[in-house]
Amino acid sequence: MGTLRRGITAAAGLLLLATAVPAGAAPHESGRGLYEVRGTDSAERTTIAQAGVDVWGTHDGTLTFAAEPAQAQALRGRGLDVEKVGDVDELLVERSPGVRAAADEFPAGDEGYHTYGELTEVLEQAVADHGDIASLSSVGDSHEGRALHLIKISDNVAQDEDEPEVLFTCNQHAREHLTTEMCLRIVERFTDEYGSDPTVTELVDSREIYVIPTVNPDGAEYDIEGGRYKGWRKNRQDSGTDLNRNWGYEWGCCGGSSGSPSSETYRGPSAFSAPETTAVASFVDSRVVGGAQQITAHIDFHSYSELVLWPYGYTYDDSNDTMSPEEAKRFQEVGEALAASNGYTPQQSSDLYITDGSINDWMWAEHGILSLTFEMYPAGGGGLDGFYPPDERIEPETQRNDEAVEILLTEAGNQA
Ligand code: 0X9
Ligand code: CA
Ligand code: CA
Ligand code: CA
Ligand code: ZN
Repeated sequence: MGTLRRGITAAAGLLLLATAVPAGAAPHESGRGLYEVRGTDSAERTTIAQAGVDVWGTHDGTLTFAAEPAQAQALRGRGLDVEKVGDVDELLVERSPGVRAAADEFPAGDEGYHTYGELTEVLEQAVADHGDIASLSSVGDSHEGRALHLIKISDNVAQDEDEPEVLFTCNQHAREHLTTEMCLRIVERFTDEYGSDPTVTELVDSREIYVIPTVNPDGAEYDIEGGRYKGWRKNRQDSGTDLNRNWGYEWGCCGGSSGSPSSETYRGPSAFSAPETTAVASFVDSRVVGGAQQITAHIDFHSYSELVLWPYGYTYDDSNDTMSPEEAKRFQEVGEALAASNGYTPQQSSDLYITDGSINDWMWAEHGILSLTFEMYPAGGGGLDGFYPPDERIEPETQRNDEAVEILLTEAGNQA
């Protein structure tokens, strides 16, 4: 059983009271609203994201975000038709009425989701049951000292074989709990079904599969602390860093992140200032063997909007001196094949909005890894519920990506 180092257990009641104004941040001040703008294009979505609001999702051009009234007003001043559709705090209370004393479980009704402690137990059990094909280690510790679990699945798991290596990462964003379940499904499927499902068996035999089920365990635990969802996105270092703006390629270059610590897209004081991004990056760096990066493909799971996204996010350009037109075409073709399998919408990341310091841009630019983002269920319209689908949705919405995972694992064996 892994240690659940929660130095804040005794303060759970205090944290609950404090949710109105988390330390150093202002994401839940009274009056914070949920807003929509319809018919947006990527330039308008970038403008809105740059305003420092908290973008929740997008669907058919409708962008949903949480913001202070003054931020909404400022965007209206720039000619955008910003419509208020709800109050954030009311929505949070509606979604999680059951109050618990500590984060030993998700809010009432959502117990099917895994807390960090539950996740740790499942991973330890998977390795205990399938030690011949699964091993558990960690890439390092989170800011608060939780192990960032790494599970490897392959035949001859203790050896470094000459097979394409594939990485799956989940839960960079705290509140995107469905993604942790996605990584757990990959672990369970490629261990439990080994020897019975022929596709699973062949992929386990011919690939080395790495899964990091939660890149942001501190944030995920904080988000359910007190038995009430908080809509928390960032890690828990100071007032929080958006891990998906902290990666070291073109960090902070292009207005796709914020330099203000209270922003939901705060990039941190420097590239890789977060221990979580540093740990995952060091692991990926360590997979360069004999000058060649062994990991050839990667998916980073997020929610929500049902999208398949490929780099770059920092520029609207489809190709440039670090991505040839042929490479861009391969990203598009793979992205479209993945999306055809799960019904998501495929697009270049910057077509959503500009992001700089994202994991995909770094994976591709630094290591040539075919790295994509999946934005999981729901497609949109869910407002806050978008981040907190009922636990009944876990099975269908993770199963929905089984084929996409197989496609990526297969594609990992193809030459670029
Ligand atoms: O903004 C993000 O970090 C991701 N969306 S989310 O709503 N889950 O926060 C999208 C990141 C996509 N960017 C790149 N792949 N570059
Ligand atoms: Ca649970
Ligand atoms: Ca192997
Ligand atoms: Ca290898
Ligand atoms: Zn996300």
